[in-house]
Amino acid sequence: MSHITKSSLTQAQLDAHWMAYTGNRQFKKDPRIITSAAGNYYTDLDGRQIFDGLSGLWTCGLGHSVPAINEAVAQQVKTLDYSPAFQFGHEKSFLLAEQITEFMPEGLNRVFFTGSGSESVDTALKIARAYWRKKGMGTKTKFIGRAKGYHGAGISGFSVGGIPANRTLYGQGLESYHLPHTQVPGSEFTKGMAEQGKERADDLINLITMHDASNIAAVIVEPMSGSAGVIVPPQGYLQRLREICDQHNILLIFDEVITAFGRMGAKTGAEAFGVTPDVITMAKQVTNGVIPMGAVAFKQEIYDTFMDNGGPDYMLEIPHGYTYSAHPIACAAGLASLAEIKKQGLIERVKSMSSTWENGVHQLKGASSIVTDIRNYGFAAGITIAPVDGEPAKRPFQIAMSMFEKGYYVRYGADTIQLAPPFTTEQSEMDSLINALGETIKQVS
Ligand code: PXG
Ligand code: PLP
Repeated sequence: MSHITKSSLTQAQLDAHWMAYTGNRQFKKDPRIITSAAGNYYTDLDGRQIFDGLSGLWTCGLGHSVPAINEAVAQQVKTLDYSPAFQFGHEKSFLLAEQITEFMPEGLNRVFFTGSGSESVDTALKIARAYWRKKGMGTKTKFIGRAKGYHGAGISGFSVGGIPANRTLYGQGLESYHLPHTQVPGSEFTKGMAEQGKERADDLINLITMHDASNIAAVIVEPMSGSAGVIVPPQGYLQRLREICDQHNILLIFDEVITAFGRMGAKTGAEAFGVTPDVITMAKQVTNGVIPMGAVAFKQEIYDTFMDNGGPDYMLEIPHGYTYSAHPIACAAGLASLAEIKKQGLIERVKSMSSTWENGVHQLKGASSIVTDIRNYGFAAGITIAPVDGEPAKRPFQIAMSMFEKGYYVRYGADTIQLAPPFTTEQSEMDSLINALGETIKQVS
């Protein structure tokens, strides 16, 4: 099928790397090798330009090879390549923590650094349990996630996550229960937030009745589910979750690994949807994907609970952290990325162009009857494709491969095509992406 130049990699070299979330057998028969990236495009072995329709893995909103980030990383490698994360510090981590709090809702002003989104989720969940224990409520240990949620690949993340395929192989996880997702029948092809579906938050009351709030540490949801194919919260839904958590003394965690730093046309999903959680997890866009890094922002009272109950001041307040927490090179990349987002006015740009994006992606409804739903918010969209031969993942795979041949990288998960172009995308690039996708959907119909 491929016209793509074969790489010089041997079969043994291809086999040595067990690739992440990849169909290894198919890939190694017909490898799709990227050789470089700049701006909104990758280059492959043939020298073809490929538009980055998912900003990497929702990581590179600024596009690729951003001079200011490259320069900051290069300088940092030469100056301080690593410094121990435990008991010593370097100045950039404090500067970056303060920068991050500028993007967070008011009150979430204490930042813990991690190496990825999965580690951020682990951190948020561990600290939620420890927080209740410090307050004398050590029975509050269970977690509530949501169907279709994605919270990373760790044991804690798959436990609270709700994408069935990510769970079935792995046996028992943490004790977690799940709210229903919010893709309500009748709201297909809604632009932005649906009017129906808010009542699905009330299922939290049923879970609390079943398990008792005295046993529940936290509710964790993505304000907008990314991996499940861009599931936008219904109007009033997150507000209702917030109310119920407040009434029952349960922490509310927003997993903003995808939604923080501009994707929603706002600083965070919390800002976009007008609800402030107690904890926000983030990663990806914080360094524009250039160096792995994650972080968790906590409301001050959580931090203070540990400081005020920490014993003598030479003792650790919390035995938790990673070798790469606040890695100096990641901090340098983070400072440069956040400065560029502000300097280029990219959050405002996404906000002002999101209706153009919305109208564009919803035109795909007319491409074919196999398009059964389209959802969007900010610079993100999910397009559901009807299954063929009882294989929901087959057509999305065919569409993504055909798009790659045409010079567009798009991602697919289960029955859905995901789009999340860079914040720097021009309208002409949006148009050509959407046209190519419409044509491709017709071809596989
Ligand atoms: N939480 C959320 C909400 C995420 O989207 C993670 C946690 C885990 O982050 P790390 O850095 O550990 O991968 C994520 C990651 C997709 C896709 O297809 C999404 C993610 C990763 C890979 C693919 O949408 N999100
Ligand atoms: N496993 C071993 C044997 C280790 O020594 C460490 C860290 O020192 C880890 C795992 C955790 O690694 P990280 O801190 O990079 O998450």
